[in-house]
Amino acid sequence: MRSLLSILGVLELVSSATIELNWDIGYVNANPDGLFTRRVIGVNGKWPIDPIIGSIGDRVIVHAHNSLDVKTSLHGHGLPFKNTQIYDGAVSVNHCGIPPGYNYTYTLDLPESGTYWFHSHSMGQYPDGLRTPLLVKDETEPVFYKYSDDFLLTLSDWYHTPASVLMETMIGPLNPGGSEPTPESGILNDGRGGEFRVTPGETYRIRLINTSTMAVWHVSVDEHDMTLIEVDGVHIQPKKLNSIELSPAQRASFLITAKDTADMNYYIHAQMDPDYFDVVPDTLQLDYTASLLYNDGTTFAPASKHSWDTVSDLDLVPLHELPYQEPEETHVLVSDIMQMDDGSARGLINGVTFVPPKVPTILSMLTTGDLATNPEIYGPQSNPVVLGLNKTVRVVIANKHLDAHPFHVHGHKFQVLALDEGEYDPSKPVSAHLTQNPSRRDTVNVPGFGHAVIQFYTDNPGAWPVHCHNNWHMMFGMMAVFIEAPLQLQKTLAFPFDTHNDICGAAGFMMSGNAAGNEGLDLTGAPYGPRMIDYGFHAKGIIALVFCIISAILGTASIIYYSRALIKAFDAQQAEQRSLLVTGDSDELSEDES
Ligand SMILES: *[C@@H]1O[C@H](CO)[C@@H](O)[C@H](O)[C@H]1NC(C)=O
Ligand SMILES: *[C@@H]1O[C@H](CO)[C@@H](O)[C@H](O)[C@H]1NC(C)=O
Ligand SMILES: *[C@@H]1O[C@H](CO)[C@@H](O)[C@H](O)[C@H]1NC(C)=O
Ligand SMILES: [Cu+2]
Repeated sequence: MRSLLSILGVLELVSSATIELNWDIGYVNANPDGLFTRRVIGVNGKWPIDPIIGSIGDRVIVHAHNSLDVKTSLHGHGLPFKNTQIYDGAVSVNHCGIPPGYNYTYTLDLPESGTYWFHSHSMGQYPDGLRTPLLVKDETEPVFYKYSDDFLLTLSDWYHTPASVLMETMIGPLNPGGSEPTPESGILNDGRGGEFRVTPGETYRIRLINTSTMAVWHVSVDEHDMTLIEVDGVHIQPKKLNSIELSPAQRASFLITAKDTADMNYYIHAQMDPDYFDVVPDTLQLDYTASLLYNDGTTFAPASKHSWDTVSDLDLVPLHELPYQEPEETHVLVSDIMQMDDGSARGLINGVTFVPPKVPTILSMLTTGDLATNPEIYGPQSNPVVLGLNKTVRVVIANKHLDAHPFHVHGHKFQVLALDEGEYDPSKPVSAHLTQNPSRRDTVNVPGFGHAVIQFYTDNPGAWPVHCHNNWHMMFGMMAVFIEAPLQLQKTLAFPFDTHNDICGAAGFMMSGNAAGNEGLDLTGAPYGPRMIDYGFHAKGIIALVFCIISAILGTASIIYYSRALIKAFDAQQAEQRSLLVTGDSDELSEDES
């Protein structure tokens, strides 16, 4: 056995294996909630899809064949993809997608232990079932934490209608406020699963993964303490809780210790939080149970009443310490949802809704030479944020909408330095308790009308999406892209890579040039719109200001000045737009945010 744990930052790889999987991705029928049989996306004729389980240091190779009638692509959520950027799989950013009938082989390196998942990153296919847990085990962890078994519980909301159909309604003319569809039910382990056999006195690890499209879950266990030990693949100082909220913590592991006697069995309760739905129909069941089975011949203890604990991300202390650094670059992402000039509701970052460029962003980075550091070449709808190499980068996410947004960054686990309701005050210093070893994760739930301040170190050149993980919000454009160290990427990533050659053309992408597939700064033909409704207010000036902020490397004083000016300008503009929008019967803007 290794003497030191990788979770403490000391990695001694004893062996590494290659796990090879053949995935034929196709439609199958399933009825996981027992209410309705529908078409879902499965693998090798089966759904749910078998979890992928590897050990730290392993490499997983997935030979995928697309038997669907639409394009697909797969993303290993939370993995760093260092030097394997193109396998991140985000379509239009670092991938073209696999066209119907085509094959593509993904390489997933597993350098860090923890709880991850592998899911489609194409056109909202994960709500239709194309997703599975990806667990990276470390043989020293059961010894360190003294657990005798490792259980898995996935939590998901479930829709009876395909995501593509729901999406059309959502951005349709009858939904200017962008209300999200409410799911028909919830499922545990992609069905009515979750029976865990326990032995008196033993300790167990239970891994939770929120594979929901939008639901926030609360998990509690009758008459057992829960000790949180991992969030998003980051091991933390153990924290005792009554319940775990799985919205900011998209993945979490907790320990429970079984009682000394086997007189009773106990329920694990998983509840969807109704506050996050725009509409809660009477038919929607919010409470579900899994079980701790001590003894087949006995009954269940009556359900006890639980309070819903919430822990701020700021109070989760990583076991592997990474000290705080002063930022060398600061960028501001203002997120919102608004009705656009074509009548559709869209998610916005800095006033722009994401629309895929004609050339996947990583290919533009690789084929435009020195121009790759100029954000303009990535197109007017891509929300590019160019980052330098080896820099501590701070990103302020300012949420101007009442909905909370779980923001996820590809390619990095980030430190969380502020997370609160209300406006960000750039003159306020980072809290003292965060200047030593701030919490880290890969997804942060930014509260409605609130803000988050995150930081990471740019040691992973590539094109990394930063987007809201509410699938509906991501699909309607709440996404930006970090263009990390483009010139370094050109030096280290060989191009062209054969793997994309066969698929890109067939998938409808060009393979070189700027976002329009042209050379230089000629963006004729690049995707453009839908745009914010121009009421004559100085929208263009604000966009120019945004670009000026993201392209410049700013000193602290100007960061404070500019971020404040930017946020204020957005506020004024959006207040104006709202007042103009809320006329006559269109009260949706306020209704959808209950
Ligand atoms: C594509 O994958 C399928 C299914 O795994 C396999 O049978 C077929 O030979 C592959 N085709 C090519 C061209 O590699
Ligand atoms: C960036 O950091 C890496 C790893 O620490 C180092 O090898 C490299 O020389 C650095 N490059 C620059 C330009 O600072
Ligand atoms: C997890 O929870 C959040 C709620 O904050 C939800 O919006 C998100 O889409 C969920 N699922 C995933 C896979 O992120
Ligand atoms: Cu969102």
